[in-house]
Amino acid sequence: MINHVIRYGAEVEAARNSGAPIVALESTIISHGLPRPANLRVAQEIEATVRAAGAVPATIGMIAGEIVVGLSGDEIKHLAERDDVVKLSVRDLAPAAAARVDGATTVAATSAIAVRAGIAVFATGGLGGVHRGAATTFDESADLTALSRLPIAIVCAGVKSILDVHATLERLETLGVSVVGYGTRRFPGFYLTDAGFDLDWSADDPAAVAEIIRAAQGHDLHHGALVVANPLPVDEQLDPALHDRVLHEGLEGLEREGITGKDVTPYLLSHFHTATEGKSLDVNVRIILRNADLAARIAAAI
Ligand code: PSU
Ligand code: MN
Repeated sequence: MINHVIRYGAEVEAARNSGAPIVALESTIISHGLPRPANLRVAQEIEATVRAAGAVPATIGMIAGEIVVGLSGDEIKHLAERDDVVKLSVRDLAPAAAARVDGATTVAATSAIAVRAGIAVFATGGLGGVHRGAATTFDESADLTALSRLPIAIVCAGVKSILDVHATLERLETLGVSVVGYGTRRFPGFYLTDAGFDLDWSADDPAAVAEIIRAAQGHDLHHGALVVANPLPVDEQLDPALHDRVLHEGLEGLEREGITGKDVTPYLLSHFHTATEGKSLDVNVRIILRNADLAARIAAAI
């Protein structure tokens, strides 16, 4: 069904016809994850990075209720600049389509659409996961359950460090999501190079990741995602002491202002951007661009 309501951008349509490598990109990071006006420039840089590394970018979102794979420059600008853009997880797609809204897709929703569109590789910043305090709030990102059933390789810098990383890794294990460190056996911590946990598997170049993807396709035993966890170099990470202080303040702010549900992640990211005077923004941008570059090289290697 969904195939009938996906509109493909011209460049993505041509790549689908010629078999050129395509990288899926999400739009929530643009609308809700990065501050204006930097968000628009970064969205354009992400696409340019994918192209420079030899693949076609497919930024995914919703325009007037229509799912678009390969948003145009004007559509990306629209999602970056408007206040009424809705953050769309998987469960929001149908009501949002019926209401003809303009929306930005999360990792969960973008992955679901990308798999329908036959795209095998997706780049983002950091995955959603289990929030701190989830034992009582039950706040766990739908990214996790989406990745448990979607065969897509997702290049990220681990899960966002605002989360309970240990609990998230446990859930990824339960949900059957493969996790491979890129050039490392340590799980990255988004703003931080190392979240403090070991990984069982690593891959050292795009060809090695492509081989894992081919093995999964060949086995056809399990339809979960492959997380390719790509850490920032240590000299590019956010200062860990600054990180911990700002995170602590942010978590207190959540409590004080009664922020819950889908507003939690945007609130914490925005708090970081303000409280670090843009340092976390620079780090976040580096993360995304590095992941976009790697995703394109993996897509080209498959
Ligand atoms: N990575 C980033 N910035 C972001 C996100 C990921 O560097 O803003 C977004 C993704 O769209 C992810 C979402 O799916 O945050 C998670 O939100 P939640 O915790 O409400 O599921
Ligand atoms: Mn949540």
